[in-house]
Amino acid sequence: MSARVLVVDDVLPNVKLLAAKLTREYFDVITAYNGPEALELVRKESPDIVLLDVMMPGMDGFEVCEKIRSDPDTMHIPVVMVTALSDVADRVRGLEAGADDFLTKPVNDIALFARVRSLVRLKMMMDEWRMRESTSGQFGVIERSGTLRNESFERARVLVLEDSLLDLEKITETLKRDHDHVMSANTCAKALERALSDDLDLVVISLTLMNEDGLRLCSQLRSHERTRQVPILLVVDEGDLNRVAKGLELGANDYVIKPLDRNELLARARTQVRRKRYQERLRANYEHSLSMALTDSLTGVFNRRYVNAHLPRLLERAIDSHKPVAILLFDIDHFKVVNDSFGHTVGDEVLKEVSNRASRNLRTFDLVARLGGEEFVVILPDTDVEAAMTVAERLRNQIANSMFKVSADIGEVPVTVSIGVAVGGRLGDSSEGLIRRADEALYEAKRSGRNCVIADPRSDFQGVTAPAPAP
Ligand code: GH3
Ligand code: MG
Repeated sequence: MSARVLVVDDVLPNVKLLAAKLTREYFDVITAYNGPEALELVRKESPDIVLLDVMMPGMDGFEVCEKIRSDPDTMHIPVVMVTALSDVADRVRGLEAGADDFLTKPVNDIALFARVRSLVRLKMMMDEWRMRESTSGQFGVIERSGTLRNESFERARVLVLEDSLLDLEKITETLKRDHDHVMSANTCAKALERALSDDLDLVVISLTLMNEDGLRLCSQLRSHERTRQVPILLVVDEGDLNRVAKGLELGANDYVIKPLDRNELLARARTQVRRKRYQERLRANYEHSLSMALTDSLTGVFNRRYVNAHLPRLLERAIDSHKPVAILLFDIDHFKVVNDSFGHTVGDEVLKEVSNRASRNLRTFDLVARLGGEEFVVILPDTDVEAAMTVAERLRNQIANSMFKVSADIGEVPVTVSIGVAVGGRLGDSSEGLIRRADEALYEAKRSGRNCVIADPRSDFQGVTAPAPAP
């Protein structure tokens, strides 16, 4: 699917020119000639990016940008200001006022495609995260991540590759206004070594090195896992735009032209640092929301949702490989008495300690989950009924043999569990069936006086692939 670009300008030839360039690069282009029209299209057509003229009669570009930003439905759409203003201070103000980036007229093709591609990539990644988030059942974590513009751009760790002392000094002095750690290197090899041993937020690469090609570092950074995501800002001579195009193809994110304008260098560095931090935050939030969705918040062990997703896959593998998988379903005995006598808080303490004791002494690929209330399951891949009974008996002892410390006056309470064991892996076994069999065995254990282990009678299975007998 090609990205949809909204071009906004009050001058018809400007719109036509930009639209033609973008269409040639296979973007899907829509156009607007004033602020209100642009806002309507933004809401109706949800473009992937907006290229916005600043000077327009009536509502100017700054106002349009602010309105896009203040609407929760459109605030995540990237905006690039296209400005004829020759004063760099005003361009930078455009950035600070809400745009994600800026371009100057007349718009250079390489600059245009570089900015558009990089912002569209970011937006598509965010859309993907939003979608995953909604499938994992967690809503709003990405929304709560705030926006790109709220992200801090200061105190970054920046590495500069430049072998001209004069230029190096200018670049580092400028970047030090915003950033604490501005390091430098004068060869690709040294720069790469540094990048691989540091957590960099930005690498500035000069393409005017005396004896080397900075593009080499560009491609090396992209080929290493550790540096694949670090933003790259190229520094080039005006006449060298072909190598910029090559650099962008290799994965550089943006460029500035010599002689350097300090404010522009700062602004472009800020944009890149912000973008990197924002992406990291999105990823961290997503991973956090995913782990929240799959673990029990009280005890930290896996939850029922995880078991429902994981056990069928384990069982499938067990059937294919002719190896049994065992589950221990266990439930705290007379847990209601703990709650009734000492309160819910003490009950919770007992639940946590039961999870701790169950998690101890397991193999790395075994897992514990809380199915709900005071019912837990331990899943033991590649384990037959004899081994499972041994593990279950050990678990029962670990819980029954030493008192549980609690915050109630009494100081400690005795706790026991009853355990039902079931083993699956026969053709036709299902995870629901396996859990049901363990549940029946658990019921038997309760009936037999509690604090004991009972195996489901159909679990005498050593890896034979016969269909399970009808229940
Ligand atoms: P049995 O030996 O037959 O299993 O008896 P029991 O008392 O353990 O079982 P019952 O089902 O009668 O009571 C379970 C209790 O567990 C009732 C409920 O309030 C309590 N419970 C469920 N979830 C939680 C929780 O998250 N925290 C606390 N503190 N108690 C919980
Ligand atoms: Mg119970």
